[in-house]
Amino acid sequence: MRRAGDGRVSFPVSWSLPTSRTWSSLALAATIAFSGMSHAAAAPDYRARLPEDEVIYFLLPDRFENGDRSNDRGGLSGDRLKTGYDPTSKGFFHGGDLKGVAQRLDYIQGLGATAVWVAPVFQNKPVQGPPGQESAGYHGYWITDFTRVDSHFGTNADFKALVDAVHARGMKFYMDIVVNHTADVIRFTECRGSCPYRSIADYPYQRRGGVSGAPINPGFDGTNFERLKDPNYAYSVTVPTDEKDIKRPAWLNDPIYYHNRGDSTFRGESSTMGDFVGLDDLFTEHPRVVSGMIDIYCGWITKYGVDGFRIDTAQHVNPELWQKFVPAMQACARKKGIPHFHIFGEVAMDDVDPAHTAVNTRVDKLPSVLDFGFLWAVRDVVAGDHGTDELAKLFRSDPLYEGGARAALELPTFVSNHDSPGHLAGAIRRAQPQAEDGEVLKRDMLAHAMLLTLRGVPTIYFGDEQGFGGKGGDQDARQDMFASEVATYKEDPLVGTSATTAQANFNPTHPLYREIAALARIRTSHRALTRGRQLIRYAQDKPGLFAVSRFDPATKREMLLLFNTSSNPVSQNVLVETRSARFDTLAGACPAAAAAPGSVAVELPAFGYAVCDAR
Ligand SMILES: [Ca+2]
Ligand SMILES: [Ca+2]
Ligand SMILES: [Ca+2]
Repeated sequence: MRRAGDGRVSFPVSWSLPTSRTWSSLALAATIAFSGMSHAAAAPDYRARLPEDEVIYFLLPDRFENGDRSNDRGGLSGDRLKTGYDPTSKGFFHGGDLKGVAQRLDYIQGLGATAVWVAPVFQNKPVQGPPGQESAGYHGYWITDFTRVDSHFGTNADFKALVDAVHARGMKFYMDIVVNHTADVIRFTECRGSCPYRSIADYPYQRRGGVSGAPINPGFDGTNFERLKDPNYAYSVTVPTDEKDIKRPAWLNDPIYYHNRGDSTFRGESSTMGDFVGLDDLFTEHPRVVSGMIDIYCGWITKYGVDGFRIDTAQHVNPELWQKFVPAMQACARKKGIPHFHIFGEVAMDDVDPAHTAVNTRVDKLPSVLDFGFLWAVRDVVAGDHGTDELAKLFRSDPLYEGGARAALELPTFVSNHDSPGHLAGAIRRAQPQAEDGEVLKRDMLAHAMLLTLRGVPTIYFGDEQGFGGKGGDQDARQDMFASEVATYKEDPLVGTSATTAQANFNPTHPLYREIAALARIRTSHRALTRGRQLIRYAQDKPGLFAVSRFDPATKREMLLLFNTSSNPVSQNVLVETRSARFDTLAGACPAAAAAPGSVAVELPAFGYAVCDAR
């Protein structure tokens, strides 16, 4: 779920590595992957890998594969407003589940992914929203029971089976967790639907309903929570009778553990204390909430041995919570024998502003954050007409992160997601309405080449590899991989294929799937690309060449990365290390040798790229 950086709100209704000399055997491995054979026998020691060694595949289980028809309605009966199930509507459950994900692991691993990030699996409130505007918790961000898998997705046993199957392949499993809020259960009697934010200054804790109200919570100063007994300082708090006991663990049913100040405007104090469009915002300063959340999520690590957490709405929680929560999760993981547990927060932005995301690593002490700056910079240069220096500027800011440029290696990077940015192909189509399908495909591949070779942890959003586009907006970015019944999904032309979402799209011969698979294997077989320092060689203030070198941390060998964002060919000399005399082509077409010590003559076609291994 995300907040827009400028206040605009979009609501989501939201490996050790072989050297390059073993490339031919990796190509063989890729061939085996495409044939759909099981990989369990070849599982490497996934626990030894660092976060930056992974290629992540992010999916929403409801929209991926339906492995069990019997759970489509979540064990509920009645119409869609009761069960949440309506496969014809983009805002309701479609039937996908955890067994479905387990059935498609060959497909995911064949793409070159080494880790899977699955959207929240916890039990959600099936349907919420004012009359006429209801939608379902198919996305997983409206949790009522933090201890149990949503009945639409299967059982906790299905979850264990999936995590074990992922691990048996030498892959990692990342959970998507929410600490900021629960489902919308708490109501305020003074308002219906939209409830404006009521600030602490206007509605102090020690008065009921405003500064001139009756004294309550005597002596509460914002820290001594034993004195906070009455939640009715800003609004009169109510919970519908039939929902008084629906949250788990049971302590979550007490309204005293929520801010109860109305809807966030995503500005000032309300950014951390306001409700995310009605979702009950937890009082994350409260020690009971801190210990409760630590117990919940340490429980999932201990029971299932998952390898990391993506943290939803991380910037809408006070930094002090993360300063306690993060070390607790890391300690819990170490105790379970997971030395490199990855934690990355969602700090959503609508522009390239690395200072904004870096603060959450500096102040909140989040080990990592999703790299929204990368998303927008790549889109600006590949879909739009910005100069390639926008990418250079982004990477120049890497030392801002806690731990410096080294820490930037662990930022999950992405070019598409499940919120309003949506699929890259849709963004390219909207930015380049005149472009033919072939050009959209080239731009899309170029962006994925950047994603899979530059610093950060490449995170592929499911459907991108099948050319999914979409109209923009979160629900439009969550197309089914199995045969869809949503009319507006089916009318979207996919890139690089004549297929539509009317039939299942698990096609390993799609040109994007094949290119991503090839690039992912180049990445994971070269430490320069997973762990290597990055040096910008060339950028300019208009579309054209972007040239970057990365260096194997042990051998210091140079890997030259070349991208052409322009619709014209590029031909120019590029600075390299004087010792980099010859180049092996890993992707695209590389110069075979330096023209002179320290200089290579680069030739790239329109929207072309190359990965060149120096020796
Ligand atoms: Ca199902
Ligand atoms: Ca609420
Ligand atoms: Ca909050």
